Amino acid sequence: MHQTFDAALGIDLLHVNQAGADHNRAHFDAWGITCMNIMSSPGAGKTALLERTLEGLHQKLAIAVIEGDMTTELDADRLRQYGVPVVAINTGRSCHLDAKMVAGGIHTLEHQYDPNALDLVLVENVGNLVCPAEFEVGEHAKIALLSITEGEDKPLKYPIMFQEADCLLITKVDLAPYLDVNIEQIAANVRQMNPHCTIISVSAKTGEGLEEWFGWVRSRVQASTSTKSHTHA
Ligand SMILES: Nc1nc2c(ncn2[C@@H]2O[C@H](COP(=O)(O)OP(=O)(O)OP(=O)(O)O)[C@@H](O)[C@H]2O)c(=O)[nH]1
Ligand SMILES: [Mg+2]
Ligand SMILES: [Zn+2]
Ligand SMILES: [Zn+2]
Repeated sequence: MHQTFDAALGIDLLHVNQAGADHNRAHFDAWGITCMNIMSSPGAGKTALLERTLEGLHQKLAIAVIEGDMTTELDADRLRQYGVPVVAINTGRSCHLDAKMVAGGIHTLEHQYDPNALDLVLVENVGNLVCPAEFEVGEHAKIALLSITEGEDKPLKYPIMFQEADCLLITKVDLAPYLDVNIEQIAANVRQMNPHCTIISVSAKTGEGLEEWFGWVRSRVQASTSTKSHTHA
């Protein structure tokens, strides 16, 4: 992890980030939006999952995407084809999205679209298995992806992401016949870090597991909506 205390300025960067995350979550809550932060190492399949998720859920939920990438809009352009609002954020040299960057994306959403009409904002974080897990962006749920090509040991070697995740997607399971990988062991290693995490095996290529993932997303959106109406009652 990065140094998070700026000694020269006397600022705890994670503390400052937390205030920004609270600001973002207040926006989402006011608009009745559930926000999910999608994180993984580069290439684990975040954008492919989002493509399938937009296909599968955009009739049932009003979805927008905040797409974080260091330099390009390649992923944002892939997702714009689905006709949903997509706000691209380039992080420059930063290896993760922070709350301030996402605030910029939220304010763009607010000015260009009607946020009250949205149910769900999916944030695709920068591909990185460590830093995104440290910087909350105002999400209601953290989703981590781990592809089966990365190795069973990754939840043990990069624990923070897996400890923080509300849902872990084991991706690219269509490749299992070609690899020497034990998917049960991946799940067991995640459980060791985080006993309560929901774990779903998926393939964006064959569609395996996607209905279960869609069900999880819908239940989280419904849960935060009903909590909100309960609070207001
Ligand atoms: N076989 C197979 N390939 C997949 C699957 N999901 C993604 N891929 C491939 O994996 C590569 C990376 O997928 P992306 O969706 O771009 O991954 P990403 O996590 O968004 O990557 P970054 O945004 O660069 O971190 C692409 O070549 C995809 O076609 C899957 O379920 N099965
Ligand atoms: Mg991507
Ligand atoms: Zn604001
Ligand atoms: Zn970093």
